[in-house]
Amino acid sequence: MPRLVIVSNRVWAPEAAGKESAGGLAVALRAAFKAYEGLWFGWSGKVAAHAATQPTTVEAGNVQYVLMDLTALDRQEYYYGFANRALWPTMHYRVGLSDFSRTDYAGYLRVNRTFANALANLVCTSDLVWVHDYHLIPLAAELRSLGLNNLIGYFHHIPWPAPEVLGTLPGSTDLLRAIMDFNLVGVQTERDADNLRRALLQELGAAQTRDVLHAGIRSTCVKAFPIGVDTRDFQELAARPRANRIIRQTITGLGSRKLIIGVDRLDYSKGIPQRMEAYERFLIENPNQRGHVTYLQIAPTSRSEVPEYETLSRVANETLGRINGSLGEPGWVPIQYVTSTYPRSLLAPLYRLARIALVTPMRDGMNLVAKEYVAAQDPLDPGVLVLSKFAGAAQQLTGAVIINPNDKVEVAEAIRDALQMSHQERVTRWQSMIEVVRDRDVSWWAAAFLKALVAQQHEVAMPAGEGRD
Ligand code: ADQ
Repeated sequence: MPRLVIVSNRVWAPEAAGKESAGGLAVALRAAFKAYEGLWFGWSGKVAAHAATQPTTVEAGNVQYVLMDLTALDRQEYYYGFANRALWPTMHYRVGLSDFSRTDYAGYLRVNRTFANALANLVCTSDLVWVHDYHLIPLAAELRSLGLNNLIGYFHHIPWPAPEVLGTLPGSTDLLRAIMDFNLVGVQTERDADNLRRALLQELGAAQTRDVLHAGIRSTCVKAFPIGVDTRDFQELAARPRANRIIRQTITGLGSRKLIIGVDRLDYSKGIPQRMEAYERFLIENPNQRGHVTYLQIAPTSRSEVPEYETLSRVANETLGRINGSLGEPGWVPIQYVTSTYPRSLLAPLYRLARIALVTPMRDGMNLVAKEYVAAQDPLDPGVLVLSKFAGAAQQLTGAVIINPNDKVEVAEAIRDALQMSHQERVTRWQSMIEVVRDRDVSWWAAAFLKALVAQQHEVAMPAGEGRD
């Protein structure tokens, strides 16, 4: 069995896990280590005065956590700058928000090179290397230039946009060239795979044989591997007998009111202010429902140093204040809004208690909250998932009420219909969704990707000793 080397922007070493709730990605990557021994390499999350060339290492169980610090300049240019102010908006079709700067792009390339230099010393010839997400697209190219011939896979967690959209970003052709240095590229949906393959064909003049793209001496396989959640864990956490009572006490004045829930990082891709406005519209159109529902929006702050996120936070607070001020009544607040991070043991019963989950991103690679919500439902009395057609999850969860988040009237009507939905219809819809969520859970995802990566040994093996051209 080869060793597994995972590389991601952030590493969730065990010592940090107690301090911050492990999000979906941390859980997913830990699932990969269930079957492999290995090493997890990436940014510690810390900023140091000087550029680190040597990482620090923490051993725990069968995994070695290898952590690099960044300088303040690295974090600004690589992380906040190119990754989150240029790549993230472009990949989410928000070209107008994308702010490209050559300095940031140079910082992005520099940090990838620094990571590759540190990592190359730690990788053995037979290791499988699995790189995660848009922060690290150039990493395989950097590793190849240092002479590494290992199988290197990449999983892209966010949407891969249409070639016309990606093409608006300066440097995007270089990123496509860098993609060719991975043996396997995994994306969330067939739509993403199709977009990436078209870009490689059009921009690099690649040739295609089934899923494999060839450009010069390099070949890469592009395939969809929809990420899943730890379904069994969510089911068990949600069904704990005391959980429901604790949650009812947690939410102010919930009583017999029906709970509508939204759980998202505070990110403009998640459509939080638009969702609040759709809920406002629902309350205006259905005055008899006022006082009978409570919408709880959990939205932990993220990337607050990026100006667009500051603006979003302000807009969300203004929208919230306006709606609660104009529609609230003594003893009833239409929207409860919290920005804390919650442990999964609390999130799971919250999902179960909610009659409706509003998962209405403007664009999302997959959206794990949609799957967590399905996993947490009571099979005898499940709630209704209202899901954006622009979330990758909509490709699989066809039993959801699928909406276009740009249409507030449609979302308002979906909320009304979900509240009125018959027990029979709720059960039928949920049964179709839980089947997918159970069969395609996070362990399936990790195993499927790694199996396909190993299979590339035979498909697209690079000639021994061949570096990057
Ligand atoms: P995210 O954009 O972070 O992920 P999502 O898939 O919904 O979005 O995952 C968020 C995770 O954070 C979920 O596991 C959720 O439970 C957790 N979370 C959210 N709010 C929380 C809170 N207040 N407290 C505790 N936990 C909270 C990116 C892509 C997605 C893709 C994932 C995984 O943008 O499209 O689905 O990676 O590939």
